[in-house]
Amino acid sequence: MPQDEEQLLHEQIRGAHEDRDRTRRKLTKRPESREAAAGAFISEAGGTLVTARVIRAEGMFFVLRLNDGKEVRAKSYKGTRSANPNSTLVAVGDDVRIANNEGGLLIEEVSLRRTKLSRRAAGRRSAFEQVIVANVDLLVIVASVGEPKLRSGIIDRYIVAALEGGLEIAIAINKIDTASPEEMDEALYFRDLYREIGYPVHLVSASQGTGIQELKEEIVGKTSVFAGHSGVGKSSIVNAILGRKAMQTGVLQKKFRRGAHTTAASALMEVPQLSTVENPTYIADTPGVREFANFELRPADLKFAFVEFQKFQERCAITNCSHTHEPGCAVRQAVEEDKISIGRYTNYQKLLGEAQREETKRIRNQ
Ligand SMILES: Nc1nc2c(ncn2[C@@H]2O[C@H](COP(=O)(O)OP(=O)(O)O)[C@@H](O)[C@H]2O)c(=O)[nH]1
Ligand SMILES: [Mg+2]
Ligand SMILES: [Zn+2]
Repeated sequence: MPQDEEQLLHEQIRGAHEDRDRTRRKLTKRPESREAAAGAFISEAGGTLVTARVIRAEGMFFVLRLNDGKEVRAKSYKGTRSANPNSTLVAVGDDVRIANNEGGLLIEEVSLRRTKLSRRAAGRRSAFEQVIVANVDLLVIVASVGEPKLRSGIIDRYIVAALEGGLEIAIAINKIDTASPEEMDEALYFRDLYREIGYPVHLVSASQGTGIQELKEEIVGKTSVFAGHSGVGKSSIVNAILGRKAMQTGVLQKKFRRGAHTTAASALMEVPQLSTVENPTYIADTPGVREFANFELRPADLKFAFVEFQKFQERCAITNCSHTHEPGCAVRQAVEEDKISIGRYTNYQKLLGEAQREETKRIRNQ
């Protein structure tokens, strides 16, 4: 790619990111303070409604943080109203309103989620949105060299999920302390590939502390969630950032795996060293997943998640080109000329096939 063209692409991508960030920040900064100004509300049951944020689940309860920083426990119930239909009722990160009842605190309302990381819940007849965590700013996609092996398939799945859910994206490639020269080459290849597309990439070693400072700079003042294949070192990175063993690491955590709950975010944790009163930093770990199925992939939307296709697709012969079989496809041409990574294109094809099958199912179920 000629230098000036490459420059332009980078600027376009950065511009798009910045626009999105700005709107999101405007929309979202500190919903608590917005609501605090409106004061407390009276619930239908007669109790006073207070706003709070869900920071973790504990058995049947949710632990919530009130505006003043105090933590309380509350339950959802039959009467809990949600602004998020056909989705997880209460997720970590949700903004809720609670009221006092004889039995304790009840969650009366769940606010519209400004962002979310969700997946398709397995084992239901129709696709159901399982929200892993709500109202976070940044998804840090964690991969590792060595064990488990670095694969771009799951990275691209998470990129699509982040773009769908309105999250910023960063990538961390962990365990570089164990990398063989070949694995290091591979890590550098992926670092350059994703950087060129427009995502920050950090090479880290949770066990040696390499790259942790860079990651801290990435997450400061935001709420971030760490996701990726089981065993890549998410919990180890979270511990390294917090400077304490907040999360269980290694094989032991497998004991706690349980059915549908396995992908819910564990907890929102404040990072005190990176927080001020005005600008707190929160992080959430996610427990191990072997598979990550995207929720509601739309075939027509998918190509926009592969942002590097964009500058080529206007030259496709067909307006609504899916970049698979159409004659005169400029995206496929670019793949052949090595201007688009074959790996990314293969992941696109795979996700598109999945999206098309999902859509067929949806239409059949209507
Ligand atoms: N060599 C090496 N091992 C690591 C590193 N980070 C994590 N591990 C190990 O990888 C295994 C899985 O880590 P864990 O944090 O539990 O992964 P998670 O499933 O993604 O949360 C554990 O045995 C960790 O000790 C690292 O940077 N280098
Ligand atoms: Mg873990
Ligand atoms: Zn095309």
